[in-house]
Amino acid sequence: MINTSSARKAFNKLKGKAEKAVHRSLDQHVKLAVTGLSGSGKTAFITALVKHLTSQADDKNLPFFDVMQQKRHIATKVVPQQALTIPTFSYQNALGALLPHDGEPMWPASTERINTLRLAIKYQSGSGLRSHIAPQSTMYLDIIDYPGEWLLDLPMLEQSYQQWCEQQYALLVQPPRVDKAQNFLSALNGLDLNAPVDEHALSELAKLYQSLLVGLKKDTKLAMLQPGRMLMPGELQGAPLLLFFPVAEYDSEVIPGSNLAHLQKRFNAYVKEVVKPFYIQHFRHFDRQIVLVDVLSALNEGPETLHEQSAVIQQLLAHFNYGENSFIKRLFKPNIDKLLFAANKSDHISGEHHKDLALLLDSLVHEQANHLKFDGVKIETIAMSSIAATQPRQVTEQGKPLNCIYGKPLNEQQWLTYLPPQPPSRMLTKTEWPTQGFEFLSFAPMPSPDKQLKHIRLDHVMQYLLGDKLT
Ligand SMILES: Nc1nc2c(ncn2[C@@H]2O[C@H](COP(=O)(O)OP(=O)(O)OP(=O)(O)O)[C@@H](O)[C@H]2O)c(=O)[nH]1
Ligand SMILES: [Mg+2]
Repeated sequence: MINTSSARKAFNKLKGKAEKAVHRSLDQHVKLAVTGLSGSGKTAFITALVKHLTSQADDKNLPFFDVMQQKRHIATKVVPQQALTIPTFSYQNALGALLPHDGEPMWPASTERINTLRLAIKYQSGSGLRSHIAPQSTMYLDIIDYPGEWLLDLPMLEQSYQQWCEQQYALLVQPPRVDKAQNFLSALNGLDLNAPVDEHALSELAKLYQSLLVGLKKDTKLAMLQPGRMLMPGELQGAPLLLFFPVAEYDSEVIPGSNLAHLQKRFNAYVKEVVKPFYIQHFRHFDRQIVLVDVLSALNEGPETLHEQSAVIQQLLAHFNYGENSFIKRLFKPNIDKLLFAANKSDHISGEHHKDLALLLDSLVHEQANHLKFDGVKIETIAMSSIAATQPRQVTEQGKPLNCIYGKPLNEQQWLTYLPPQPPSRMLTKTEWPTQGFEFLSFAPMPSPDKQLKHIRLDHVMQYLLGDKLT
């Protein structure tokens, strides 16, 4: 006789197993590339993303993120990462700085080492095949954070020492670098490249070059500053591998054992042992990409910085894999099929000018974006703010309404209602540039008694980058 209850049990067990298997196969893995030069807001973006998904995940906070709007998001949590040799992104530290228990809120510190984080986003499947076979699904989202300076080295992958010198030395002898480079350039003049190696002289020159790079970063925010580890050495602090610098153009033979031979050796070792492994381990196999750009700070610095930022970003993009991410292709090689250019910190200007900011960024990346679009990559440009540090305020002056912003300027004590300048909506020529230049203020994060972060269009960003994966 058939025991119906044990048959039912067995059937249920089987059904459970089958559901689990379907679940597993429908789980999604997405690796998001958060790209941006130092200070563009990568760490703040990741912190805001995690905070909104783990504890502000609703349709009020994220109305343009479909999974929230349709109330299909179940819960998101940080789960153990896969890469066991990389430190974990210290979300609690970053959040603790922005939302302290007591004291003034502060921005998270600049990143000194690579770190990573994995989120598991559990959601109710919407319409379509997925909802029939697996009503609940999980998407695993992997993100890495790293010092923006390290990104600057990627173009070195394709250069020889000689080519690198040609490019970098040419930059050093022109404005805006030449004035600040005098100490280094005159010391370099005294170095005989063909003489037998003088370790002491090379390391003194490398120190001068390093302080030149640090000064240029601080005073001009220029973007093409290489090698990046001289600015943020991480675990390479003091390593001889870092003791190299560009020299004037040369086309002579490199004499073995000479100063020049030594510089060339160190450059090659740097590219092979530092840049390449970083690129291979962390900068491949992305699915989606956001490129954060601090357009307003670049405008503050002037046309050279803005031009250089645009050139560096376009050059960097050459090092990611793009292409349509079809299921079949994915089995072999994931590719970035959606890319978002984000003009970050748009809370530093009034809402009516966000469009200008997005258009300006669009004009800065247009050329490379065009190539990628041709290859089937979807691209958008947006003005956003991961963490809004100001509030909009309307002020009436002589009967005219003015769209101001209210906040506490960085490193100041007084709160301010301020009318920010309007950014240009395209790249200006040198003659079009305003004589006094631009001056956009930076702001400290807002105190938040309810421990909530505010954003501008972070929900649009999430929808664009992740929305279609959460259907
Ligand atoms: N108003 C505003 N300021 C921001 C925002 N994100 C970043 N900032 C400002 O930009 C600075 C740099 O932000 P980070 O997130 O540390 O930038 P990063 O890209 O991680 O920089 P590195 O770690 O040096 O590569 C912060 O200290 C803030 O002053 C934002 O969403 N709004
Ligand atoms: Mg950072």
